[in-house]
Amino acid sequence: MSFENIILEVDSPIATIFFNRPKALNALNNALFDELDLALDQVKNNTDIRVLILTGSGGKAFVAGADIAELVKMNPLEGKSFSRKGQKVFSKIEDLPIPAIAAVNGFALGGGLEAALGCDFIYASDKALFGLPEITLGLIPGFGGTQRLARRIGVNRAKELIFTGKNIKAQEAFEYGIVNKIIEHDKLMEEVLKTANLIASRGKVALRSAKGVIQNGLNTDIETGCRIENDVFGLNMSSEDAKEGTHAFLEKRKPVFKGELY
Ligand code: CO8
Repeated sequence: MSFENIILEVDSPIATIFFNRPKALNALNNALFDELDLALDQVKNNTDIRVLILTGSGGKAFVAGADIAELVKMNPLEGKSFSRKGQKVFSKIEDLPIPAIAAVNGFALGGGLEAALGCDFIYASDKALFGLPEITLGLIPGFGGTQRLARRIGVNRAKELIFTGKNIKAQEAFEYGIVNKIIEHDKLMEEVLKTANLIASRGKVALRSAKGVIQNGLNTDIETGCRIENDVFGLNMSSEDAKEGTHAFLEKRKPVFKGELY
């Protein structure tokens, strides 16, 4: 299926999804969420894909938020359902069995920051701008931002950003722990691809295990999290990749991971 509001490029082992409404700075509308939902299913079902990158078309924005022109026409129930749709789609990114990297190439405001927070980590262009400005519109974040930002950077800073609605530049977002790395604007995708390819070269089974354990463990207390780690550690050891990786080390050769899933 071809999409209108996003672009899905697959160059295995990497897939890239571009938010593609550049005239509206890639603002998120209902149609875009429907397409993104389908694209994520395609990514999930293609076992050749090992890393997903999300970025924005047009060079100016990652995503400038929910589409305010569409939002303004919604009644409260429609707004609630739109919020839930966005939450579910961003949770789907978080729940993918492969890592997802946000390549933030410009504005990541409101729903844009919430989309990036659904990814496992964020690399940003030095021109990127981050914020949850919903409060300036008389709204609150509704695509998981109140929850994910606090979990990612701590409740104090999350509250400050959400209550003030102020936008912060890439450097401050890096200091806050929102962004892992800041990259010169024109080199962003090159650097993101380097990291994506490095990740893709690792054992797929172990990647899936690690992501699942971190994600599921974070939603619980530390003891339960350790138990989840313990179970998955055992299961992961039954994979061909685990045998290959450990034997390759002892035989002083590079491992060849087949990536078969258990
Ligand atoms: N929605 C719709 N259109 C947008 C949006 C948006 N979020 N952002 C920009 N656009 C459009 C502009 O209207 C403009 O369109 P046109 O050319 O037709 O006038 C075009 O994109 C270019 O924008 P600007 O001319 O404003 O470009 P600037 O470079 O001057 O400014 C900014 C860029 C600073 C990003 C500015 O556009 C802006 O402030 N945008 C809005 C940012 C914002 O407030 N985002 C949060 C939105 S609310 C949200 O995300 C809620 C999420 C949870 C919802 C839960 C469901 C109910």
